[in-house]
Amino acid sequence: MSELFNLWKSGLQKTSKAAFGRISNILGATEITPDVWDELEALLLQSDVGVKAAGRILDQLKQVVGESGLTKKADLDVALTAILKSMLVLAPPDEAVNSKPKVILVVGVNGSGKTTTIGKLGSRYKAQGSTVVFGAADTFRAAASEQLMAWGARSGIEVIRGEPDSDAGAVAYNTVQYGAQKAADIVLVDTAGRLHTRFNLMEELKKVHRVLGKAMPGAPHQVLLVLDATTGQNAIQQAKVFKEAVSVNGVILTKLDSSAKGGVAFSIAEDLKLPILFAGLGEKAEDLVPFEPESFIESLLNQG
Ligand SMILES: Nc1nc2c(ncn2[C@@H]2O[C@H](COP(=O)(O)OP(=O)(O)O)[C@@H](O)[C@H]2O)c(=O)[nH]1
Ligand SMILES: [Mg+2]
Repeated sequence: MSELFNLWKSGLQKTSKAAFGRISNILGATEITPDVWDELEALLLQSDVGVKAAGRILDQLKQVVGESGLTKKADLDVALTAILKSMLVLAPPDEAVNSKPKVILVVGVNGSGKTTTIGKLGSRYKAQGSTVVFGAADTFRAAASEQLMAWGARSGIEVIRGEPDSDAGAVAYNTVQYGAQKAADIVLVDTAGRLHTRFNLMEELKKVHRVLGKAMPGAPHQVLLVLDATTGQNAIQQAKVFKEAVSVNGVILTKLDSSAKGGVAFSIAEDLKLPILFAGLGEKAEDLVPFEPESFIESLLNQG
């Protein structure tokens, strides 16, 4: 097994143990009775797949079983794997933007893993040979810019920041200007996840979004929403609020390694219609990996 697949497998252990790994056992019964369907639905809901996605998975599997009369466990496993995979394969956001720098705005609630994810993404892009600049536009917490500075120092990435409590828009603007001046390839802008009210937070995000466009026409080229997998279905509720405020292009699903609710990935596809671009499988830089539906699903299903 490859090192990367091992990372997926150990990262998804909790979600698999909580539910998915048991699906195979219940499908192993000689006959699929109504009880089996109920049990399957319960297992899916237990790992936060969400009502809508769970319903779709069951409907599709019932259809396959009805049409082809599948009863063998191995065949059912294959059918289920195909259904799950088809649900997670969503078109990635348009990457045709040939902008230099490419400006990426990162949003999400406090503690979801934004700053950490930016640090990891920066180190990944840097390793690929890109020049990266970080913008510490979470001016709400002093510790946030220090945390980003630490990631920057580790990978040799410059960080633009402002005084504590200074204007987030100004920091965002300066970061893009600096990135353009340095002919950087990628600018990653961190944001606050908590202000005094949700209304204020969303207004600030809209402003940062607007200001980025003023600093550089077309920016931000991507808005990434960071969601914490341990919060399960709550993450979906948060995501809807962010989606309303700014045009989110894709999701980064963090902390899969500490979550038993990784099934939320299906809800992100079904309820939010957003592609998952990266997965957080641990705290180290190399634990952020491009999301692979195949590895994700195999890791979920194939461990007892
Ligand atoms: N286990 C694990 N921890 C993570 C992951 N991503 C972030 N974290 C941790 O989550 C906590 C909050 O992250 P932070 O980046 O400060 O969140 P922010 O408030 O959204 O910027 C930190 O302790 C991170 O180390 C992940 O994929 N796996
Ligand atoms: Mg932060």
